[in-house]
Amino acid sequence: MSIEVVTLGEAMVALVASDTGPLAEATTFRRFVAGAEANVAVGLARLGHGAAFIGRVGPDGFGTAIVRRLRGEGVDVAGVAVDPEARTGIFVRERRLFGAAELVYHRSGSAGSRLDPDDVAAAADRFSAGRWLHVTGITPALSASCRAAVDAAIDRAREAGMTISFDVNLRRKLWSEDEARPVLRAIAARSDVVFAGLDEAGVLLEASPGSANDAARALLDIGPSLAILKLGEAGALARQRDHPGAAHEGFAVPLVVDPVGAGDAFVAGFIAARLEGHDLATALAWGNAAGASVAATIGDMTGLPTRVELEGILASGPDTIR
Ligand code: KDG
Repeated sequence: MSIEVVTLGEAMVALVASDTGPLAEATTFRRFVAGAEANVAVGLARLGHGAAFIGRVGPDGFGTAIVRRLRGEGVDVAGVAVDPEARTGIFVRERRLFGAAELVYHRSGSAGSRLDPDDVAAAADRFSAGRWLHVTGITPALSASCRAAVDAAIDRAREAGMTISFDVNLRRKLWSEDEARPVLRAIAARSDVVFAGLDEAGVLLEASPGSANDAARALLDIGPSLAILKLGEAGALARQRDHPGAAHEGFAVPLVVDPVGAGDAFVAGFIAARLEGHDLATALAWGNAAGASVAATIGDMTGLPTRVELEGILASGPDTIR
């Protein structure tokens, strides 16, 4: 499969509580492969699009599991290096059917956090082959070298004439809002497409975001030509400068068992639709369908839909998964 989308970041192992309830009571965990950008790459591959992932893993079984999973999904892993000096990052989380789930990172000093611009340079041919670069606000939070790697990737994508998308993905466990804001704004300013939740938009704008529509318009003032507000079960909204926007109300999931990863699935569905020349409303629908599918399954990648599954959700009606 030829490479259309390039992404970079930290792929990790997720240990997810088998039963719902507080982490303090969880005794059995299932191991999944996760990491926002890796989730997007797998989401695209399942929909039939060539995706390349750039990152580092440790010389341990978890690193091997990550590479096997990504390769097995059809993601190009030529840009994934094994760093002999560091371990693969891990995060552990509980599951709750109500309220926010507790998540604990074990990723400080991890192999993924040692990504640097040389890793991007080593994958230069991926950029010349690709059409789209996707980055998130998680990677620059990990280390100075990761931040520089994201900048280097954006430079290369610009040179190669790729579309650049940026998912704000604010992780308050990794940095404070004040630390994050200037870095995330600078990346948004260099991107064509920005994805944000309403709360994340408020942090970037350093103001109450108001309505989703107002927030999207204000994000456009930072620099991107397209701003997408991800509103969870309420769907999503797109605004672009000097052109009509679009909205899609979303699909009601009968039981949300694990919403983590749904935002990445949204991004994968959205990008896939745009690569295929679909309009904004269709891209939002694909994104919402993919997001709903992930929220209904345990694990960040498990529910990423194949094309047949996506079509099934889209055909099931505007507001439900049957
Ligand atoms: O969006 C899902 C991600 O948050 C998850 O897969 C882990 O990348 C991750 C992170 O840093 O939280």
